[in-house]
Amino acid sequence: KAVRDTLNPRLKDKEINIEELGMSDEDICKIKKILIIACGSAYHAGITGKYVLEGLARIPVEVDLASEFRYRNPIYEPDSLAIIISQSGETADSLAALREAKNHGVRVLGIVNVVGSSIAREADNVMYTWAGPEISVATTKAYSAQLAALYLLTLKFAKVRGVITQDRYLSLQSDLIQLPEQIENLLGMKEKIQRFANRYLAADHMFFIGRGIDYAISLEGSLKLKEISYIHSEAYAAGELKHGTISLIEDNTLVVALATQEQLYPKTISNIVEVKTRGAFVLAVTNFGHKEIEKNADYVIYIPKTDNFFTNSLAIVPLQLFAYYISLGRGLDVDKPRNLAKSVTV
Ligand code: F1P
Repeated sequence: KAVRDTLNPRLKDKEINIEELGMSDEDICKIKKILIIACGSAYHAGITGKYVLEGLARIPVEVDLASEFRYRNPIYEPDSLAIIISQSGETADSLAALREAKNHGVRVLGIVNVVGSSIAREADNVMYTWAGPEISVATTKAYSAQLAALYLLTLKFAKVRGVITQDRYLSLQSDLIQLPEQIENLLGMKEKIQRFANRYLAADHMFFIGRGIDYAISLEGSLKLKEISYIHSEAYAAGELKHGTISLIEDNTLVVALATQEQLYPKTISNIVEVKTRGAFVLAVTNFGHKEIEKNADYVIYIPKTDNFFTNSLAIVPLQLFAYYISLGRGLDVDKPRNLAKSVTV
């Protein structure tokens, strides 16, 4: 529902309308660089945003943690656009980063869930995610809505800047429209995921690996698990494994391998083989119909077909469910993890 409510009002008559952007086509064409700044899950949405905005709209993007950005004295270039992503709109570091960017004359767009929050008030323009109130501390639906907002923005920018063909634009749009229903269908696999999660309630640590967009989703899958189950986990860009993490793989260590990008399959498969040789149990999250993944992984979860740029919206669902059922199985309070606050205002 969060994704549908974020997409639908802006998708009318085959056009993407983001009036609240407050930018003319000329303004959009002038953007030389985008700075995405956020914390936690919102930061992970921003990393996906970088892949999508650079890949489709061909605008250079830097993604920063707000807590780093505000102190690192960045070089501001003219015609930059800063995008601050925040569910609560009250996160202190994100708000400070917003002020910092504005003080240097950078236009700021907020992607915010809470209407009238500080970030929404202080940004030059606000694109709301319509995810409704977040009751649970760990962000889930707002994260999915943030991805949807970033996809809309990307398609709008790509179209206005004339960097994609009309056919490609229409095909991306039609994939976008299908996402809410596909997400709903994925929720139907919850029993299967619960059964799988129950095998790992006593795990000490786990790993999430992926390349490109799959790396971005690995980061969020790993964070959700840590936040609500207190099992240590790490997300690794699959190609980086051999530079460190591989030494931590032992017999039966669970490695969740994200493999949704067809052009990267051979590489990801070779990483799956590497960790399996060291005893790992591999759960793959992939698209339908790829026998090679099936042959090499120990357990496979399939996501429905969508454009390569949108797979994170689908792949996150089994990962969130997995973290949820691990937390539940360990008898924890899923909605109120220890030591975590809904909005970090200091
Ligand atoms: C950022 C965030 C959340 C996380 C937790 C603490 O909040 O890191 O992603 O789930 O609630 O804060 P926000 O700026 O998106 O409100």
